[in-house]
Amino acid sequence: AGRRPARTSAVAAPEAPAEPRSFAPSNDWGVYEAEPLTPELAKRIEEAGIDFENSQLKWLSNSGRERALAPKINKAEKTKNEKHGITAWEDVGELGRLVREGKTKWEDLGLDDIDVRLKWAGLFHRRKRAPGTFMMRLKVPNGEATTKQLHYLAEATGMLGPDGCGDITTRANFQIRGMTLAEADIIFHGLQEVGLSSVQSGMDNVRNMTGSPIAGIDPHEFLDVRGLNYELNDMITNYGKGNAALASLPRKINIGLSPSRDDFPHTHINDVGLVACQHPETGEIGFNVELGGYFSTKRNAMSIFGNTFLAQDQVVDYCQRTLETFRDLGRREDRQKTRLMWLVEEMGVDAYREEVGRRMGVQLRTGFHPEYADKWERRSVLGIHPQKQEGLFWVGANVPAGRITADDYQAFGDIAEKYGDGTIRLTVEQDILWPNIPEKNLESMQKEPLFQKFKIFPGNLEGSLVSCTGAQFCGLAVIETKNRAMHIVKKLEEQLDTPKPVRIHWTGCPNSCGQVQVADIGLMGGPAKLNGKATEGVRIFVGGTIGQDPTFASEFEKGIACDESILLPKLKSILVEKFGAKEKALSPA
Ligand code: SRM
Ligand code: SF4
Repeated sequence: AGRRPARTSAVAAPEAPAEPRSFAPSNDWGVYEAEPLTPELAKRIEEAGIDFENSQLKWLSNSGRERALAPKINKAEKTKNEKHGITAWEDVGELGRLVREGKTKWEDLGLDDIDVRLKWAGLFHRRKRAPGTFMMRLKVPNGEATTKQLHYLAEATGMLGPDGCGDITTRANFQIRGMTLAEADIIFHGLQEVGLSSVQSGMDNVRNMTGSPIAGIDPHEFLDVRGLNYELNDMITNYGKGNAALASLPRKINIGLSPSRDDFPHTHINDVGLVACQHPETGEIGFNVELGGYFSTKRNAMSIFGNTFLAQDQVVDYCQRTLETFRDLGRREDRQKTRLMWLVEEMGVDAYREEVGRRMGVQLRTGFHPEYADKWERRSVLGIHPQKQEGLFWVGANVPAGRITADDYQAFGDIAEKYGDGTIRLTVEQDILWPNIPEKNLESMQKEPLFQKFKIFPGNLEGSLVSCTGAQFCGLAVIETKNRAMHIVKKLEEQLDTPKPVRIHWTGCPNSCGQVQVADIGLMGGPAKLNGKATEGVRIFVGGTIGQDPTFASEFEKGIACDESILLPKLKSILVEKFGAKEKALSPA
């Protein structure tokens, strides 16, 4: 508690929660009273041999139960009907103790428990690449963290020895890698004590709340969205303790709040994108709703106009009711057709608005297309920039492919404390920035050794690099990404002069966690041949635009081997022909 920033908008800042953010192992997530079963459903559940008390069905409405009992429900629904993952955050505590006492080991756990249900506690078993170890994904609303939290992350990651490392993710979030069940509960509780949590960060839950890395300090924002993002995160996770009411969705869901014309959180690829704007008639600052943006192996959908305008004080209720609508009405059959877009398309945008409004008990206003006289260029937040607060600056630094160590976490926190206000921000480009740096501190801050590794003024290619996890840790990966991405970009920087930033995104498979469709140049893992033999390759996408009026990149070439002798010249020719890059003059021998 106590780290909620005040909102600059007319809406009062939310009250600090009555309960502290610290976690007490309990069944507090049971606060939600689900709808009583109808006799007909009770009979069907009994006939199906489902243990209602342990099943997700306990937590669904009757319409949700109908859908979760449909004849052709997908495998994940069957697993959730058998036993739901919402108890995982309690199970982790018990498991840790048993493992430490030598009474159980990860191999003793059922496949669904270890590989699926623990994701409700944010624990992702890396069965394929590092069996017995887990990645823990957190929730860092609006990508904002404090020195205390960063120092705890350093301690937790350090506890994991040489296998421990971390990521800044494409949802401005942290992940910790290399933990076993023997450490997971200790870290789980340690995080809760510093106001962080990993609950409901995987499987069919809401992902990290994204906003703006420069919220509250940006001279060009319509409003500061941090307060709303904290409130939303608290609503979604029940203050980090887990929320049974929203833990049985038909699929993952991404929500992003964009407070400026830059669209920092890429609302067009979020299931629910709230875009700040000024109402043309009333002059109030509120949000237009975008719905249904998502990527998957089968379909990549740009969000559609949700024809809804929200006042600021409607946002939390709207999101809660939209999640309940999704939970109750979303289909649970073909898992490739369960993201929010499918429900919105089935209902139609206007009926969807009416339904959410009905649940809120209001008539929601229709949306509008804001008209701007000028074209807005999405800003880079790296470098040193004056804030809206006079005499204060933010300093943004590039974190290559988002990979970090325990020492980096420690240094992030130290620098925030020494030169700034004890906070940092993360970006969806996997970078970091320090807000509220007084002008007098800028010179000495730049001399910190950390900035040799994480450049404040990176090159035009390295500074915009994004990469998903890839084959080093991800079992779905077709290729290695992060290490390769860093190596190739270094070569490109050495060999080319590029007149302006070019955003190169890598993603190890078509799930597109590295968001290749929004990139200038996107590289997606795929099959290729080299000298007649199968090898790691990429499909190349070119021409994505972000910010105002975004467009998806389209496929340019496929089957390109990742081997440096093939890929490097290919990328160089794209950079020269399409982005005005020039070969650097060879330095004299
Ligand atoms: Fe993702 C699954 C990593 C952002 C679409 N994603 C996975 C898994 C959990 C697969 C697995 O079990 O190994 C990956 C974990 C690898 C690991 O060890 O880190 C994984 N996704 C990531 C992260 C860490 C990539 C990164 O390096 O930054 C990002 C974590 C964000 C976070 O903090 O929550 C991440 N994933 C995304 C995004 C980007 C975004 O949100 O803007 C997308 C595309 C947008 C979207 O979801 O519509 C994305 N991830 C997927 C999908 C495809 C979803 C679908 O509807 O089919 C999967 C597969 C799935 O869910 O079945 C997936
Ligand atoms: Fe793994 Fe594929 Fe996502 Fe990369 S895009 S993290 S390889 S699921």
